[in-house]
Amino acid sequence: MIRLFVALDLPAELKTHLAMLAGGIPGAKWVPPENYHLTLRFIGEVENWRAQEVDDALANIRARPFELALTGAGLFEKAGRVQSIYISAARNESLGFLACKIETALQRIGLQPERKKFTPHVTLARTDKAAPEKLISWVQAHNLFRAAPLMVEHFTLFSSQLGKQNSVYTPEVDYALAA
Ligand code: 2AM
Repeated sequence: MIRLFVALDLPAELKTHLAMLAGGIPGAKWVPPENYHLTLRFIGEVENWRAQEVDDALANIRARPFELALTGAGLFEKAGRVQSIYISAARNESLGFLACKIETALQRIGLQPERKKFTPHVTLARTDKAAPEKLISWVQAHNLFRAAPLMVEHFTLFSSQLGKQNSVYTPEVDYALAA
């Protein structure tokens, strides 16, 4: 079995920029900068033969490169607790189009549909043990954050090994976007 997800890896300079936003919230578990990514589709645990099908399906996707800007901050909550804080992606039709193509390709090979609405974001911390007031202040303080736009020229299939401290994400295959 292998645990997979599809994501945009981020350039090193952008990871460094985002890392400057981390810190200062007691109880928050900050994601190590090398793990920053923008998830396009979480897949989860699959058999190895299924991973091969996923790879084939992703390799057949055709989409054009596009520019993407990260801007603004947000939080996800569940049952009244803030689960994570993140930096969002600016509204972007090409990104939505790519995520949609990935979803369609994966459903075509028999994966269950993703029920959650696609909310493009880069998680900076898991926060269920942090004080909500601190998290809300963090979001307010970083709402005007804006990073230099990046050119998205490929997307990546990652494997993930869950760890006690942090997960280890390994880029397995890059899929080029071509004009
Ligand atoms: P995130 O994108 O909000 O950080 C790898 O586990 C990535 O897939 C994580 O970054 C995670 O969230 C995202 N993901 C989406 N749904 C998930 C789920 N049900 N379980 C674990 N990770 C999930």
